[in-house]
Amino acid sequence: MHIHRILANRKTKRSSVLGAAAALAVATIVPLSLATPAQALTRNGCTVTPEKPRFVGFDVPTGKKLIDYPLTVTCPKGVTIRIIQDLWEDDPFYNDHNGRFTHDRSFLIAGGTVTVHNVQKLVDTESGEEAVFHSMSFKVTSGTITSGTSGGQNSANLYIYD
Ligand SMILES: [Ca+2]
Ligand SMILES: [Ca+2]
Repeated sequence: MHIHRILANRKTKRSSVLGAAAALAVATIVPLSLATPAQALTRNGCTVTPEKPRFVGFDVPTGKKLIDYPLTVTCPKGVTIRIIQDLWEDDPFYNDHNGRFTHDRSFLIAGGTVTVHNVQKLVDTESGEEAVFHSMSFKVTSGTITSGTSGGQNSANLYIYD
């Protein structure tokens, strides 16, 4: 819906600016800093990116579309991370909340990057296309110390008809 796009534009203003910068840079050289996704959030040594949701197929036997809400997680060796993930549909005043999930990952053996996948059936919240996104916050534990919870971070919207 039109109003959804207005809101989405507001929400992704920063990435649009980066996009324009990237377009300008194509003719010359791509700055290294653009390699970091606009939605990445780094706190307490870990970086988590709520990636734009992706259509990954159809549920059997309901035929509903399946959407993956991926999180890319990078942490150093010796920590564990707890990520709280919320699934949303972008609405003008109150977004539809389509679920909350907790993901625990351990980097006690080795640091590195993992992708957390969360595939869910697309929820029909209205007539017209659905504007789905997810948000996340996380905390990091090292030994007996657990950090406070990071601020929230949204993914980009995926526009898709249910
Ligand atoms: Ca809705
Ligand atoms: Ca719909």
